[in-house]
Formats: sequence, C-alpha cells, structure tokens
Amino acid sequence: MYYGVVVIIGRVNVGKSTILNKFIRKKLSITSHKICTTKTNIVGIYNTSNCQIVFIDTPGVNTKMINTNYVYKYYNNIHNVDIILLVVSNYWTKYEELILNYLKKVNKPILLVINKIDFFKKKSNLLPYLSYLNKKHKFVDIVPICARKNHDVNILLKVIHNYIPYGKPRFPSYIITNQSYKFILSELIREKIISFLNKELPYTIKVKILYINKLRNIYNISAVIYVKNNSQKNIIIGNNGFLIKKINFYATRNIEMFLNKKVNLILSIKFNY
Ligand SMILES: Nc1nc2c(ncn2[C@@H]2O[C@H](COP(=O)(O)OP(=O)(O)OP(=O)(O)O)[C@@H](O)[C@H]2O)c(=O)[nH]1
Ligand SMILES: [Mg+2]
Repeated sequence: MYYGVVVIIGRVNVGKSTILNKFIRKKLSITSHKICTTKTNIVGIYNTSNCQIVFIDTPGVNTKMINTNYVYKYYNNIHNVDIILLVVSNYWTKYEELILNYLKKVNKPILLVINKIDFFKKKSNLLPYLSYLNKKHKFVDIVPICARKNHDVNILLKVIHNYIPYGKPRFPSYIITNQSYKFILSELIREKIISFLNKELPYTIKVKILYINKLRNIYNISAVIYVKNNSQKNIIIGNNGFLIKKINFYATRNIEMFLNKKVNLILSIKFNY
C-alpha cells in the first residue's frame, strides 16, 4: 500500500480548491471567482485500492499576507508532506516569486501545476510560458491542466502517485475529510453568501450549523449566519427577503449534492460582534 500527504499552495484564486474538489470528486472546499475564498486549511482524502493521499488545500497568498508571515501558519505541517503542489494560473507574479523563495528553504519536491490553461487559446502559446517557468526552479515536474473542465486532472494524479511512498493508510477508505460535517455544511452555505454579496462583506460573515436532524430520509439542517450589524443583516435579507431566500435555495442544492440526500435548510441571522 501507498500513503502520502500533499499540500496545495499558491496565490489567491489560481484554482487550488477547484483542484482539490476534482481529486476528491466532491465539493469539499468552496470556490469562487472572488479572492480569499478559502479561510483555513481543508483536508481531502483520496483513496484507491492501493493508495491513500491526504491533500491539504490552503488559503491563497494575497496582498495582506505577503507583507507578514501570516500565511505561513497554514504551512506549519509542510515538513511532513511528501510533495508540494505549487499551483499557478496562466501568469506568474511577485506572489509566486515570494512563495517559491519560501518553498526553496523547505527542501521538499515541488510539482508545478499550471492551471487555467484554457486561457491559452493556442497550445503553442503555452510553450514560452513553460520554458519561463522551467528556469524558475528545478521542479520535479510541470503539469498543465484545466481544473474547471476537469482536463488532465487524472494525469496530474498519476504524476503525484509517483511521489507517494509505501505506507499504511491512516484513515478508513470511506472517509473523505477529517473536518466535521457541520464545518463542511457551514462552508457550503458560506460559498453562496460569497457568491451573492459584493466586496468585503462576505469575508466578515460567519456561518454556524446549529443542528442536523435526519427525519424519514430528509435532513433538517438549522444554521445561523452571524453578521456585525443591522445594515449587514438587511443586506443579507434583501428586499422582501429575496436574497436570503436565494442563498437558502442554492445552499440547499449545494448541501443536497454533498450529502446525496434531500435537505430542508433553516437559516437565521444573528449578531456576533
Ligand atoms: N478559466 C478557468 N477558471 C478556473 C479553472 N479552475 C478554477 N477556475 C476558477 O477560478 C476561480 C478560483 O477558483 P478557486 O478554486 O476558488 O481558487 P483558489 O486558489 O482556491 O482561491 P483562494 O481560496 O481564494 O486562494 C473560480 O471561479 C474557479 O471556477 C480553470 O481551469 N480555468
Ligand atoms: Mg481556495
């Protein structure tokens, strides 16, 4: 048997969480086109008949983090991983430079993943970028993919397999994460809040699951959305409750897909500051 730990690192918004979800074949880590979607490390456990890989999705590096060592608290277990996936999109920035400088000191194999290759209209346009990246570091491999369309994610998994050592799996094979269900469901609600709200607001809002009750094959789930003040509350509720209903509708679908069960979601709003 094979067992290994892989950390997924990169700038904000390059598609790290999308990649994790494709590996695990479930939405475990929420995604959005807005930056700073992932707030904490998210673990996804991938199983085959002879291999278990623990993937750790991390919050993306952004402007706020770049000037502090804040981000590296999410990399605290980096010395225990077998391989690092450095994810970049269709361009390289000073953030990648900073992350790579940090990773070089860690002395672990780095696999470079170029995501969003759908932005290269012609395959040949990718070649100069590949040779540019090749000079940046002695990456163990460079794998171009398009996570959103699930293109070449399987190739990436095969390459990762090459770096997974022999070992006994640590988790039962039916487990896909070590996070609690309550946490994942609260994230699936937060994803919809992020997608329907503008600007900074979504990032100050927290969601907590109060209870999950199964009654005749229907999951009754009660969750609280914590806001700072009345104006945030009004925004979330929307005209005649339009927005909160929309959030509820799409969050319910999100959770139903995750649980594979019918869901009745009850949302309430409270102040937490
Ligand atoms: N065009 C394109 N978009 C993609 C691809 N993969 C992911 N995306 C989109 O990129 C956006 C960011 O994806 P995420 O997975 O949330 O990115 P992330 O790196 O986890 O972002 P943070 O958690 O904020 O660091 C989403 O809108 C995705 O749908 C891809 O291959 N092509
Ligand atoms: Mg993310």
